[in-house]
Amino acid sequence: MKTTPTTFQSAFEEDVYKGLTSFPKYLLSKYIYDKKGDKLFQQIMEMPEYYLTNCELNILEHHKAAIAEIFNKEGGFDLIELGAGDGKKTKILLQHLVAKKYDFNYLPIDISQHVLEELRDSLRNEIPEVKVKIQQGTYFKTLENLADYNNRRKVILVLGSNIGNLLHENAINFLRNIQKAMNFEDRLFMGFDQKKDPQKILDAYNDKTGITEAFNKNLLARINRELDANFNLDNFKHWETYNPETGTAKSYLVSRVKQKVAIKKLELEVCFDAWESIHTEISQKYDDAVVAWLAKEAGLEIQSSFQDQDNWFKNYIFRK
Ligand code: AVI
Repeated sequence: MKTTPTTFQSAFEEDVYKGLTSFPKYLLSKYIYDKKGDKLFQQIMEMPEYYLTNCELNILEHHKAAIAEIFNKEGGFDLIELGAGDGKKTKILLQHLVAKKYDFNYLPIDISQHVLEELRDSLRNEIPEVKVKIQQGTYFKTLENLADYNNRRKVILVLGSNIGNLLHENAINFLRNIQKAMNFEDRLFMGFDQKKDPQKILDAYNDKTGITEAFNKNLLARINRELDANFNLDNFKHWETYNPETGTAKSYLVSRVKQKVAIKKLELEVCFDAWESIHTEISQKYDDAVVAWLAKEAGLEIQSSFQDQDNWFKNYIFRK
């Protein structure tokens, strides 16, 4: 049995230990995203039930001219994207900015050099006019470094509704860290999935094909792979809830049976009662009042917003 946290070899080990020895049990959703988890998330974004991607694509397609006009400023601007991924959505904006001959640089930030290089290469082929400067590193460190990079306006882009995977307190810290790197001229453009018919939300996080189930269970699979554990994935049920009062969707893995799981690398045996749960992820849904409150707490204000025709998803522009 581990006794002190100093014996852990990584944050992953320590967080898994903490989560599975707590009551109720939990695991942090950020650990879903290893190579396998990234692939599964790509598949989720292609699912018809996962409306978020298409909604945001529609917003960008329909409102790109108005959005670009707000971004643009005399002297040009730097478009800095946090977590650019394959850039599918961003390319809609980039195409338009290039067509309008706006003066801008595109600076995608990502932890993965590989992802950035693929994005740069695809842009060279598809929109060679874009001046791309890839920035490998963690979001805030890299943003900090860019804070005094030049005197141009910074437009910070955060697509998807990634902020929804954070509790409000952490979401405020996330926004505050961005705010600290902003000047008064700078702007933040960010996606927030909206409150809607609860069934629509449940379906998006509980698809019939089982992709989201595999995504959620990748936490256990990863513990098996990296920490030499013996979770039997079939012994757990993927379970999704949505509370329309708080706007919080929550994912769980529920133990179908009374069981013991050994995690060798942690020298830990985890006991589960039948139907005991592990909380794995939150996906917060928002309305204008909550977004305005988060922004205010972080020292930001909403300048404008763009939504799809059903008002399922919204992109907000914030200023300091
Ligand atoms: C990355 N993030 C915004 C996704 C979401 O909608 O919360 C992760 C996800 N979880 C299950 N499906 C997708």
